[in-house]
Amino acid sequence: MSKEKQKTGQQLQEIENQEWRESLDYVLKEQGAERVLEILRQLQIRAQEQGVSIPFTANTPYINTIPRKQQSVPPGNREIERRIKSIVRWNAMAMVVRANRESAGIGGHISTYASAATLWEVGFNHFWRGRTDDFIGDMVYFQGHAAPGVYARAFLEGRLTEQDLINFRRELDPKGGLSSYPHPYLMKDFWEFPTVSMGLTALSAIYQARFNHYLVDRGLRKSSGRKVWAMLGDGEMDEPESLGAITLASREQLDNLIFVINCNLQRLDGPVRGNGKIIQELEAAFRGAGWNVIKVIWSEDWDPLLEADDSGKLVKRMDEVLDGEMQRYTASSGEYVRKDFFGRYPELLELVKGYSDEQLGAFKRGGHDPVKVYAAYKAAVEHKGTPTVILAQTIKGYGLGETGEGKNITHSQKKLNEDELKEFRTRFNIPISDDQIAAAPFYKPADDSPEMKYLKQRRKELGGSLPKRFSGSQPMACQTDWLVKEYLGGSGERELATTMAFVHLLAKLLRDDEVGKLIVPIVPDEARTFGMEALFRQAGIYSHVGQLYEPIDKGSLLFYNEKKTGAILEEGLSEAGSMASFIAAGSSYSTNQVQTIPFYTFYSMFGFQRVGDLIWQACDSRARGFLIGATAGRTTLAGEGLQHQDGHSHVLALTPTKVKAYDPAFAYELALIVQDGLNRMYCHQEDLIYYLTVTNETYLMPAMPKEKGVREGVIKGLYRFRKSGLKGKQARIHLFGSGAILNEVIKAQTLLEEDYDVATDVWSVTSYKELYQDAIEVDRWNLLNPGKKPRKPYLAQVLEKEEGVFVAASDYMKVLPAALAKWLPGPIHCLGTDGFGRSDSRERLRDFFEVDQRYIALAALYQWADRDGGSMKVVQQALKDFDIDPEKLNPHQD
Ligand SMILES: Cc1ncc(C[n+]2csc(CCOP(=O)(O)OP(=O)(O)O)c2C)c(N)n1
Ligand SMILES: [Mg+2]
Repeated sequence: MSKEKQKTGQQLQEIENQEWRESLDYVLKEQGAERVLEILRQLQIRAQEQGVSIPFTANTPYINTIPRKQQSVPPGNREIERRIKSIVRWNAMAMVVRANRESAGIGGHISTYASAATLWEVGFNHFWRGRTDDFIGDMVYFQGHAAPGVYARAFLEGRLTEQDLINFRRELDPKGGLSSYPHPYLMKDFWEFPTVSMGLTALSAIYQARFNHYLVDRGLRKSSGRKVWAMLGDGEMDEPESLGAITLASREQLDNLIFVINCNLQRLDGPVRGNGKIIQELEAAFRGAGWNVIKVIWSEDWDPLLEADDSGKLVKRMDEVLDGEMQRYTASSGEYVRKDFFGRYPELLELVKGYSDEQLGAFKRGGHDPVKVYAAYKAAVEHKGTPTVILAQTIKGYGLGETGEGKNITHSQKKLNEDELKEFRTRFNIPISDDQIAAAPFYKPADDSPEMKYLKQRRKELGGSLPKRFSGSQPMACQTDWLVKEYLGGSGERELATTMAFVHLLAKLLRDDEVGKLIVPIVPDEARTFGMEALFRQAGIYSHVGQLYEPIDKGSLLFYNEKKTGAILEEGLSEAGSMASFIAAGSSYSTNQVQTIPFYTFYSMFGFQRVGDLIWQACDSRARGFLIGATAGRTTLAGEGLQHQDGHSHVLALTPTKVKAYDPAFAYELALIVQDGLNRMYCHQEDLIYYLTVTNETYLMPAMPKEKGVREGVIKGLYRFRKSGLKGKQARIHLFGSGAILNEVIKAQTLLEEDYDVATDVWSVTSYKELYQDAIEVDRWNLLNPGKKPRKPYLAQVLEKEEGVFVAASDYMKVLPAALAKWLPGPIHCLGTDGFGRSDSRERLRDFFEVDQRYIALAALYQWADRDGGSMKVVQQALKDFDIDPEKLNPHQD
């Protein structure tokens, strides 16, 4: 085809395109959007019938979702708001710069808040409502490393002093300081939600919004219209947890939830999607998941161009430009933008011919335009039926000019020199003179200035300052003896597992008139494994829409009973989601003023190991509740093998200090521990989490021994369960046992006494962690109080009069008892289950891991021979008696 002909072909196509567009405009004008959609549907069907395959796209064009014509107009004074924003920007920047001058390497981030400032200020001035007597307030999750922006605003609002800002990231300063990131644990009256572990915010916010519905559906709170806002980063969305629960949010119709994703197109190292478009990628994911997606890509500057874009080339160019290129335009001149962006098509050059290079270079992104942002927020809060995500395009390091704007290094930039400070000051018009500028002083206008009056008035009208964390809900009664009484007498002839005892106790709590309604059982698709299905009927499985189908097992007693007032959060296969629910329920005493009591029951292997960071976050959130690690114990969970058998969660549970960790053996221990947890967390209002491992091995549950101190010992971690049965002899051997392994220890006692005639005492260790924490605290006190009468750890007090040797056996790693060696009156040998699990029977597993009665007795005889006058000959004989092969596989290595 000749060039000439090709050209006419193209021209004809152009004319055709133009005609179709004009027809659409006409229909839209005359008959409205519905009619346009109908015609498009008809055309789609027609094309498909004729064999034109239509590629799937979940995307809309790369333009703002809300066209100018449909934008709501922001109320208020735009100019004053701009000035306030500039001052907050300045102070946020100055606090990082000054902190790093004071102490190089102290860290902090300037460029993240710089990109988010408009997104946040529109929220602060118009949308985010504080808590008042009449309204519970909105919940706002602030992007963690943009915290300086929140501090800088709190400074203007008079909530923080200049000294506080000076001490940003220097919390240990005698004058106090501000924590690097949002940590309720460290600033308990200020931050509500910890957010800086990337990925957990989106997840937590979704489950929080769902929990807010749950409280209303269960009649624990009145519907209030409160919203949950999650302010997120675009890089952060790469964390699997960020997108992992978005279908739950739409399924649950969480129109109380709004995500605002600050798409500055960059993360720490460089572009989020240099070769693609993060906004389009996220749009497709969220639209696919059923969310309402609002894109805020371009500022008002672009509106006239878009409206004059008759050729459609501008939208085409916007669609094809890569994020990597957009980032480059940030740092380029207007001349370059004209050439590279608009120059791609002659129609575009024509379109912008009336604009100077300077004007083109200054065209803003949507996320920096308060009018566009306001319109998006307004539409989001008014939207019904699904959650909303706002995808706002911004520039990372906005306002940092040559030094940082859009540069790949900008995330880590913490210092500005004098010239850079001057430039920043001038750009944002901060009244600081040249001779003061070097010190980067904070700036606060006078109290009677229009800015301060406006800012305070806005917050007053919106219900006061935010973020603000509240504490103090109605404490529960401490009198809980009714709960434990029946477990103290043992199970008689009936064999029970600790899991069964726990479920029994939970059912009892749920039935109670006082606390029953506050109990929140949480389970990730394992209720049947734990024998919890009886609770389905009793408490119901929570479902916002009730049960719309007749369950297949309706006729059975334990049918799958979904209902709107159901108490159980059956989270399906999501341990991370379940933990997010745990946090929402566990911190509800503060966030909702309703003290709910979560019992999250899970496969113990998939607890601390799988969702350790969320447990850490739960502590940071000051959440309270019970974590129940079921099917626990490396050798007690038979058959399941390597990736199911947990022999180390108690080691991991050592890490968060606010977690109390127990490995109870018997029903009365379990009941007393739960009682203690209820008292301390819900009556005395202590911010603790109780972790209990329970197992599925059934055995007779004994009655609680009558001796003094047993109750206390159960809670403090150790008590004598059974004294030696040998008349007139004092025990030379002391066996420590925990969880299901305590039974092996008891059998070993019989072996040692009957076959070897060595007096042996059995001790139940319910918590190595409790004993350890108490001991190190006492050690510390003694160290800091030389010359005073030394204190004794509980462990040493209880064992004060004991002599001989010690052997500890548990279903967990040996390091747990080994950590106590220093405070014991005699040597200890530790048996435990270091290594990878195997699928086999309990008996074989306990032989393999060397924690059965034979190994316990052998270790005791060895210790006794080695350190306390026993004989090695006896040990050699025992090895034979017990049929133990010294060459057997080493479970720690094989
Ligand atoms: C789980 C986790 N990994 C790493 C980090 C360190 N980190 C903090 S911010 C950040 C980059 C975030 O990029 P983005 O979400 O796009 O935020 P922006 O600063 O661009 O707004 C990284 C890697 C973290 N806080 N959490
Ligand atoms: Mg980013």
